[in-house]
Amino acid sequence: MLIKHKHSWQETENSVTGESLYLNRRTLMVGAAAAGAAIAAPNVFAQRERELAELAARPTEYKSNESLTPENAVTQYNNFYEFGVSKGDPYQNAWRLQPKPWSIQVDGLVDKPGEYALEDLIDFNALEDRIYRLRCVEAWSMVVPWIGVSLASVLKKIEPQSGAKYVRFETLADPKQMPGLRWPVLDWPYVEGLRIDEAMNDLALLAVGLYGKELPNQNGAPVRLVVPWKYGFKSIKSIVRISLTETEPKTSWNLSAPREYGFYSNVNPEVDHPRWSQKRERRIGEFGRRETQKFNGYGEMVADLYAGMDLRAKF
Ligand SMILES: Nc1nc2c(c(=O)[nH]1)N[C@H]1C(S)=C(S)[C@@H](COP(=O)(O)O)O[C@H]1N2
Ligand SMILES: [Mo]
Repeated sequence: MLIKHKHSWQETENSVTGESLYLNRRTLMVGAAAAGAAIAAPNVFAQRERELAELAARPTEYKSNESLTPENAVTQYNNFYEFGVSKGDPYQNAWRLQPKPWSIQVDGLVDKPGEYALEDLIDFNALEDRIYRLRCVEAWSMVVPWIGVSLASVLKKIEPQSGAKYVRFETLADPKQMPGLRWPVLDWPYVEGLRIDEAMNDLALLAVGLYGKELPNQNGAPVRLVVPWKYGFKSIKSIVRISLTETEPKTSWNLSAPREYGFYSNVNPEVDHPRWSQKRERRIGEFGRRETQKFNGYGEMVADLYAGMDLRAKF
């Protein structure tokens, strides 16, 4: 796991804001998983807590000099419509979700299709810690310490064919586990997609944990996407299917309100939502507002993906 470039938002010192928060909370921020430790998926987080002191001393690749959003806000203020549309609903209702065991159907233009156990798709011995800003289209944002693997590492495993141009993701849609499915607020299952070069960008993360712990159900257990340069709704939760396609996949929010939500949905203060401005955001836990940054501040790593594209037309 090598890092080729250092960016302004990646800091290697242990002095970054948030370090003490981590230690206070007995959670960690580490580079890779404990080197050489042969840990199965269910034990990896307990293992991490035990090795707190050692792990906390290691530099991580994706840090932020911004304060972390308090853990209780990250786990209690959520959008996960399968459990209800209010921000507190997922925390209340997501105990019904059964994330273990979990399998993911892989199909479409891949050389290695099939039904994969989660542990066969995600290498739990190679987890990375990354602190990402997540900017919701509703003009609030958070800074979250995620644990996961790059989406690219999983795509390599399933071997996309040369004709594959897009990746499509699908969330579980089980009414027995997800009470929100009884309301037709979206056309279930929740679906999302990325262009393949976006999906291969190292920033795109498949997260299995946050704040040093396994992913809570309300945050998309056992595995969810985090695409920090795009509005939060692209970061699809509780993924049960990954398909490689030749054509641009339909996405839930675009289907529901095509004038308001495009396929790309890159964070862009210059392109307002038809019903509100995207120029500023409220960082959860803070007073006042801050300026929204283009690509949520990750332009250095992703702007090239959109060279020559009219981001007003391709919103
Ligand atoms: N399946 C599914 N994934 C989803 C959503 C959802 O309703 N269903 N909400 C999205 C939205 S709008 C946001 S802002 C993020 C919120 O992630 P968080 O609750 O972990 O902060 O999840 C995204 N992923
Ligand atoms: Mo969102």
